[in-house]
Amino acid sequence: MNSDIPYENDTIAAIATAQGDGGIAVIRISGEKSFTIIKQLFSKTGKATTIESFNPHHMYHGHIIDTEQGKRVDEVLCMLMKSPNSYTGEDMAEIHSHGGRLVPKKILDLLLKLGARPANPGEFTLRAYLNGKMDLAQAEAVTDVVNAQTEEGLKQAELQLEGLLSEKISRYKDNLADILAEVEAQVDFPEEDIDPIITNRLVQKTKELIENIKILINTYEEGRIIKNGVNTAIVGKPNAGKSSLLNQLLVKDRAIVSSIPGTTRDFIEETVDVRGIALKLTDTAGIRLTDDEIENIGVKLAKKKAEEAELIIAVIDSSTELNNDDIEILEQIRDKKAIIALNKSDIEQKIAKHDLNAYIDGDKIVSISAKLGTGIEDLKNKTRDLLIRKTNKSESSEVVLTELRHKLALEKSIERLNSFLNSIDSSESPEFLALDLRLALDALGKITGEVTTEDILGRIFSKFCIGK
Ligand SMILES: Nc1nc2c(ncn2[C@@H]2O[C@H](COP(=O)(O)OP(=O)(O)OP(=O)(O)O)[C@@H](O)[C@H]2O)c(=O)[nH]1
Ligand SMILES: [Mg+2]
Repeated sequence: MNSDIPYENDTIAAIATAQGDGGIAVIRISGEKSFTIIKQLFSKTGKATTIESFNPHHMYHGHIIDTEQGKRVDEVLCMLMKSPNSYTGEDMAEIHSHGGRLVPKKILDLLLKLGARPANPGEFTLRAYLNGKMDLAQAEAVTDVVNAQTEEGLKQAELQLEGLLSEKISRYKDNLADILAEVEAQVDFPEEDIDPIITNRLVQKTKELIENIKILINTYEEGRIIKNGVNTAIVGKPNAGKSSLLNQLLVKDRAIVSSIPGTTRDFIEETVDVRGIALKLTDTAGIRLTDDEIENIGVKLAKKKAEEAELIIAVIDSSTELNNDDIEILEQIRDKKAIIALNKSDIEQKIAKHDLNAYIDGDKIVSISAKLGTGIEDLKNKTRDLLIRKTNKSESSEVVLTELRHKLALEKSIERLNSFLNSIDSSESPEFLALDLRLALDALGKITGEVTTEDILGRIFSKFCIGK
């Protein structure tokens, strides 16, 4: 088993597929009693065979029977997986039933009646981790695969699930273990100073390791964006073309567009994949001074959304002169990550890009026509460049950091390594030096889960869905 975390040995069951309309549902069960429970409710079609003689990982056709009521519940396929060759590492079974709301629920209820317990969120994966089927970083990637919003997010989650991050961490751990071994070899000579040749080598190896860890830490900003997407507010004065731009990006008429300024009152939220990044767009009311009570509420909301957003797309109507409403918006985005969409490029221009130079870098201004759809590709490219500034990761197999928990653990290990370097400088004893190295090693072990606590596991697996 993988750690000291108490392991509940009971049998768990859950519907693994999304609830609702669907052709097929999968109900899974894991634990010691899985097969005895299945035996009581599954009746195989054709020649009578006991489930003891079923081949693992083979599908058997049959019916789920509610013996108490003497009724068939559904026609299903059933598969057994024998410990340790299953997802959780325990005896497991899957029932593939008809979908919908009722049938899978009835089958689950029967499993529970026969002695299974409803699984907690992520409990199948927790068991997989506790049984050494995967490490903690891989287990975390399972939910990232399920929740991925873009191809690129999915690619990163899959790399982590395959174990690429774990391999990287494991190389750091090996390097650290080498350094630790060399320090511990000195413990038998406490009275003597460590040979300067050895000291130099230790310092050099440690510095190299720190540099490598730093490179990985620096991928976090990008990884976070790829995994979680970016809250983006589309702001601008009334009639600038914000809702038209939202519709262009979504490639559908989602928001009402009209020539009457103040059309959008409430905000509209939609997510769109922009070059592998999930932009969570909010179309807002046009910002201006107004006496209209309802519009004013919209304007306040728009300002709040702009403040909260990580990225702003400011839409400016280039067919009208810059007015105070535009300038107020331009002033507000000065300190934010922002792109300017200079809209209505298809009609006569009153504003040129260079008129905006006082407010924003030229490379963050894009001429577009939200009406015709021109310049939208350029806008997408510039948005990606602003957020990531890297090559297309979906084509590379380089793993990036996507979890804050991992970043904090790496920073902790660097802290300990720096403290180790300081202690070498002040000629501390080998025992003392070894202490920092062990703590650095512990910090790395937290990422892959060799070192963990119930609290950490609780936090990680509670984010999972039930049945995973
Ligand atoms: N010629 C031209 N007209 C545009 C363009 N983009 C938007 N419009 C027109 O400008 C008007 C306002 O467009 P909307 O998208 O509703 O503008 P908005 O910024 O959402 O406006 P509010 O919701 O009122 O703040 C509509 O008549 C659009 O057809 C463009 O690129 N070129
Ligand atoms: Mg609008």
